Amino acid sequence: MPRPFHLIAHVFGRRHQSLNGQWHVIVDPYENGYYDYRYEPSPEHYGLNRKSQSVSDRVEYDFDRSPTLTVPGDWNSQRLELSLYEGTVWYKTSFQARPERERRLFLHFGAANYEAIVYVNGQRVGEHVGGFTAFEFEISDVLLEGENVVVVKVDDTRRREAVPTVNTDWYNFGGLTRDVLLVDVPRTFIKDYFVQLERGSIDRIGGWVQLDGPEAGHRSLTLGVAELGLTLALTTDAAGRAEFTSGPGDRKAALQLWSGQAPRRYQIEIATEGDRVVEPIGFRSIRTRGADILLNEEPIFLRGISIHEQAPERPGRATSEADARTLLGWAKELGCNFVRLAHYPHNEHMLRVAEELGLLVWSEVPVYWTIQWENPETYANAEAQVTEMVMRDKNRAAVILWSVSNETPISEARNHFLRRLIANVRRLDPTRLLTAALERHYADDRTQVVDDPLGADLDVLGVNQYVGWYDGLPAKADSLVWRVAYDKPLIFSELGGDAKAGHYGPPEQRWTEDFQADLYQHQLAMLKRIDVWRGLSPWILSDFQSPRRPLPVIQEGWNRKGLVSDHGEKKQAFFVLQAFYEAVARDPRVTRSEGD
Ligand code: GCB
Repeated sequence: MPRPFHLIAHVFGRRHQSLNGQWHVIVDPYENGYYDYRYEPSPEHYGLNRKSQSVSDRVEYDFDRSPTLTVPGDWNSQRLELSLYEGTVWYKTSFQARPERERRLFLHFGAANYEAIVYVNGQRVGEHVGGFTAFEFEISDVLLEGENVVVVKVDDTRRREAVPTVNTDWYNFGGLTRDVLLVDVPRTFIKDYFVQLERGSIDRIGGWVQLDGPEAGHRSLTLGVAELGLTLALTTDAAGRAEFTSGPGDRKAALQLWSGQAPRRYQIEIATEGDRVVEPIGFRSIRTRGADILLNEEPIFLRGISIHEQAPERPGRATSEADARTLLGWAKELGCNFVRLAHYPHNEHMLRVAEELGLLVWSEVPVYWTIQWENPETYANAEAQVTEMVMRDKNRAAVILWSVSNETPISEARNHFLRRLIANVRRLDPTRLLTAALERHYADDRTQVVDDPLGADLDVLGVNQYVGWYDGLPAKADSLVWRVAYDKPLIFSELGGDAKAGHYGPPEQRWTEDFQADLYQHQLAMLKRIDVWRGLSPWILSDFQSPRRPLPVIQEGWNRKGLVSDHGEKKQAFFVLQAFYEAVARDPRVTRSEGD
């Protein structure tokens, strides 16, 4: 299946019309849309909004008299009878247009979980696989004067060969879960660009601009940052691409680097005749030296938390900027300078708000547990998702880590698969660090070992461990020793335990806030004894829905490892971690035992 390699960068900064709102839907568990809408001759014409033309005409569906769902949003949390539905839903909306010869129109989807087939005016304009990445199709050629009908078939059936595969620990929220926009651009336009500090540099800005359209080749454009007194005049090659690099000599003002304490962003303006894009972009450097992570050449300890795209204080997917502000606001209150956005690329609002708030980001793809390592289609799917993740967020200074997988058992086939993914990411983005959430094993009762062969291919080791929850009781951490086979930074990408907010008891009583808080205390004491420990993102900021969690009274379908409940209550462990993060912010030496 052809994949769009270049997405339009910064869609929200273009001339656009939102198609968010109420869409009519037909729930279609038996895939009847493919059979009963069969008055048309070919599969190219299924997405039609047919109406009966006379009283004797038989049309067994009618979008406009069907119920509606809110877009963006998952269907599961909007209607009780759809709460566990997995399958196809047909969505329909319409918009008014006046096609202009000099303009082009793209239909952009922030995401559709999991497979989408898109029709405009009954023409199939494209399809997309993968539930968490943006995609778009040009619809200029099918546009009509007046009303235009958009029909999207969304299917969230879980499949063995998919990414992720059938089993996860999160809710399979189906639907058009992110913003839908009509993006209106000139015939030749600025499609995409990469503007970041060059790898290993704190003062050279480098990257490229990609134009698209009949006059994209050999065309002049400018890249400017007014606040820096910087203007670069560039010319594209025959393929519409211009590369650039620019040092301090090109600027009138000194560059202020983006950091957690000072998330400075500059308005970058790219212009060519007839088109102009402005986007706030920050500049920072990121690299490792031995076991240290250097942000702007200074060692940094990552005070993080893992976050799912679970709506704050309500069931369903988080969809809006307001949701992003609530979730990331909690992370700030916790004292974080870092968030792990698990287990898939989050919506664009999360990334932009993180950048504004000065939160560093780990972004990952749903290569989760055991997927079909030997299936070439599964690999192509994972590579497409990783590519779409990088291409959308490559200009976010906040993103420092791309993660290629979570808890994937070691095998030759898996190593080969993940090494190919890593090489692909390094090719797309040479500036950032690569990581993965790895597993660990016991050498003996008291010795945990991190020696996954993939560690050799990564810049930063992520490790998930549940000492005190799945692995013994919290006090087990007290006597554990960790052996790490690499002189690289190690981040504990997960640790934690469940607690029902408001449920109290002695510290040894599972599911209580007291147990969870005690577990965090034991964990933190253990981590301080590990030489290469440079950060953590415990599991997890807030309780999240998961069908794997049926325990009555306590779980009721929610994973309760959150530090914040599904009603926004902060559990005791929130304050344990907050106190630790405050101490680290004052003096990073408290991350070492001898600093106590
Ligand atoms: C893990 C997974 C995460 C789960 C978590 C748990 O190791 O990476 O997706 O939700 O454990 O709560 O069991």
